[in-house]
Amino acid sequence: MRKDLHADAPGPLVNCSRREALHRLAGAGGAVGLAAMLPGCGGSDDGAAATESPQALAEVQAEALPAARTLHSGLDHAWGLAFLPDHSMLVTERIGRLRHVSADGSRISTVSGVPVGRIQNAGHGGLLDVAVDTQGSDIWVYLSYAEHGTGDQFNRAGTAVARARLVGNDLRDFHVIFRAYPKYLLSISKYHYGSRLLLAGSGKLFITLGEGRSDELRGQAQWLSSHLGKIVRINRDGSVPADNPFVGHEHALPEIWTLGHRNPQGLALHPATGELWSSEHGPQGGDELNLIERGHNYGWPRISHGCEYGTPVDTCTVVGGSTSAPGLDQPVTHWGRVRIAPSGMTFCDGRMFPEWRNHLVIAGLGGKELWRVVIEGRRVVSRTRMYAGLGERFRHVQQAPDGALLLLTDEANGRVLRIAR
Ligand SMILES: [Ca+2]
Repeated sequence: MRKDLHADAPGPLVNCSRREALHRLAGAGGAVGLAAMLPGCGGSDDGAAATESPQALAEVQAEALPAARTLHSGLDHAWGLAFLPDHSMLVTERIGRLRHVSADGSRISTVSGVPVGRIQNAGHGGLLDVAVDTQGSDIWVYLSYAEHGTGDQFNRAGTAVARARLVGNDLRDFHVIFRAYPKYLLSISKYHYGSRLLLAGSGKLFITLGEGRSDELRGQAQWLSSHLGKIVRINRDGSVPADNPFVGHEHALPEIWTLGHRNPQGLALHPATGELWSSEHGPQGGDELNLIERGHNYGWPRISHGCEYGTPVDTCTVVGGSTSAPGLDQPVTHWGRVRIAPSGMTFCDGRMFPEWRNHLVIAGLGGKELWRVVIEGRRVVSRTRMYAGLGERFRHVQQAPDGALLLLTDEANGRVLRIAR
């Protein structure tokens, strides 16, 4: 029962002969390391975005990949990961546990002080992302989670973000710094809490927020009076930066940075340009990678590159009826009718993998693969599938302090994998 609810983009996978052919090609090599880039397939408007070179994206690549080894196993649907100053890590489990894993993975303990009773653990809900901010001798931990309402809101839930000081293995001074408005009825939806956290060097905290997924809710992605379907930007203490784009606008929530998102779960800063990039789940197909710019509207649900659940992906009309409209940003790349269900992501800075310097890697849930995306300016010039042979849903990927990549699998017996050479 619960298994179905884990799918961030439920619905049948695209039946695409080219995709199958490339899978067979990868399988014929017998190695995880064979990778193939898959352009969109099956529909008339499912190829690369206009800014891309279809020729470059159509290349099939094969390469020997660094080994992916288990650093720690036995995690229950791990969702977020952040490093502490000693290079050990905090890992969230959706059931409401915050785990402390040693740098070599040999030791694990549970951090106390997480308000498990306030966490709505069903559907996509639960304890979600974690970020760490060191201020002098203080270590501040930021947590996002789906929060139960109280009082007359008891039958609702919504994304909340709290912070606390980490002292030993305890959280102290825990307090909520952001609550997405409105909380929505659990009878309508338990999905699309978004929830990726990114603490920028400026001290500003970015939070991705989903739009609730149901037909009744998703239109709010276009409302400035709702946090649903937004990326928001706040200060460390939860206050609103004066230079946010909608500060002072009548009826606008001042935390909003960008709007028109469906369910963004990946967020990363480009190490060279400082640009903010985000991955976003489409419905059936239409998974997106967006360059996030202050005040921009990314279109959902007025435009999209994906289909309604239950409609034929090869012949459907896209959600919103069109893939573009004036004033609405196009994704820098999208995956057409192929479902990858992108979640966490990170840029490689090249310290361990020089050949991947400034490449973006994205964890794929539905596709059970890691994608490596090469970006030049505002263009994506190649996308490569990696590690599909492991057959596990990948929730998140982060670069470790030594440059290795750490990968979280979204499984009942989930793992932290370390990709290193
Ligand atoms: Ca979009």
